[in-house]
Amino acid sequence: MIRARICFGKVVLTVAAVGIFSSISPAQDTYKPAPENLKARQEFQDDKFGMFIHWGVYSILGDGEWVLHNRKLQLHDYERLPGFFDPEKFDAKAWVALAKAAGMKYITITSRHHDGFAMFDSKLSDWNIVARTPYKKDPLKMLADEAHRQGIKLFFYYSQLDWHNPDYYPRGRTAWDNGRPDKGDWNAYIDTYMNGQLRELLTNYGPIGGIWFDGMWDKPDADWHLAKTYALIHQLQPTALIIPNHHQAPKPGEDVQTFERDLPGRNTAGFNTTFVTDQLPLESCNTLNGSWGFDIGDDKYKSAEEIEEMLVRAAGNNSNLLLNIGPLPNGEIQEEFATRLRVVGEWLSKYGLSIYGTRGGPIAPGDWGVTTQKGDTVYVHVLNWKAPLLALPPLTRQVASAQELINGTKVQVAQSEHGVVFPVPAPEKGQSDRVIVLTLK
Ligand code: H79
Repeated sequence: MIRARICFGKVVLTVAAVGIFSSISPAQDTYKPAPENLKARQEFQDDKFGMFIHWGVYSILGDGEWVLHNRKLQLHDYERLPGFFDPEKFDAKAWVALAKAAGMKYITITSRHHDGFAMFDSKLSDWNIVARTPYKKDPLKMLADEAHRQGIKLFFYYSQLDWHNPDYYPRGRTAWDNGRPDKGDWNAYIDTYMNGQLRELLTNYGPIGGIWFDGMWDKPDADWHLAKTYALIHQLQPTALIIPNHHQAPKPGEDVQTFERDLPGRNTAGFNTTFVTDQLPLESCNTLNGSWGFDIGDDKYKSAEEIEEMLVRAAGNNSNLLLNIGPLPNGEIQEEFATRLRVVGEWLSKYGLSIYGTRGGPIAPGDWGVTTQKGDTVYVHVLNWKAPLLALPPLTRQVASAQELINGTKVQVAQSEHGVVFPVPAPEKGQSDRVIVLTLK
């Protein structure tokens, strides 16, 4: 492929190696985010904490969102599920209010998961909540209206992987035992079906925070027509951020790099890239218990304190945290989730200034804790440190003053070319984060 690029006023022709770059089209290669997109990225980073929601007809079975694949269900059997889906307790107002009470600034909800079932009113097929369920309503519309009313951003998760549409063919790495047909039109799937649904999502729901893509890892070598899809989104809503969960380094046209069940650069999950861009906002997603979609056997709820630590570590790694809950099939959010989220929200009402609007701080994160920074203020979050004194590596700037965030108590800082040393208060019960506020000269 021959690409032209403008370089300091000269046109330089480069012959790109055939291979990893061959799927990048010239249009995407020259993607220049609009000014309002760049502003949306800054706001996204300022927001720091979002609510991830996995909710679909799979929720009925209480066995996670991969139940079709995991249990090798036949599609014609799975197709019975919408007939039982009637979430009479769904309350958009309560969901948005809970996210706000938790201190979350945005919500990312599954518009459709890998089962391809649209949880919104789609005209592209009747495999959707309005056409197939006794509920007959569009919960995403209600949620979007409520989010706009309560001033919280709404993002749509969209699975590019589709286990239901026959045009998702050839198949990828998943769902081989479900009676899916052995032929289909891939280009029609992408250009007509998927892009048609994305157009609906970006047209019928008011201003949207962005699209969170998942499932591309199912067919890593396929041509996903990304340039076309990304251009469509940016053209319809320039402020909508494209957040792809493909587990690879960012590609042109993408606005955020996201990491699944890991902090940026770690790969404890086994499928994440360790490459971390310094060009885009970062986001780390994780689950409140162990599951994404409702799993009736999953009692591994993280404590409020563990969630706070996840959020602090994300912020110290210059990343957002997108924390998942899987609501019940009747539309309720179970108390085990709600109580913990409210505690986190109370904590954030005290500690939020060391999180919101900050970026990763000047000192590398470590097991001991992390730093965040906003302007001349550095927040030292001491998370795991038993000794009375903490020594950190040198700062390039002088510390003018230091105090404990929670009560303003002055902290004596000794600074030399060897580092910064200061006493840390003993942790409060049930509370690991001790925040020392350094004001720099
Ligand atoms: O929506 C949630 C999950 O359902 C979805 N992403 C989150 C946000 C998800 N699906 N799979 N995973 C997460 C884990 C990925 C596993 C993979 Fe693989 C390992 C993808 C590629 C290698 C499973 C095993 C699929 C192919 C082989």
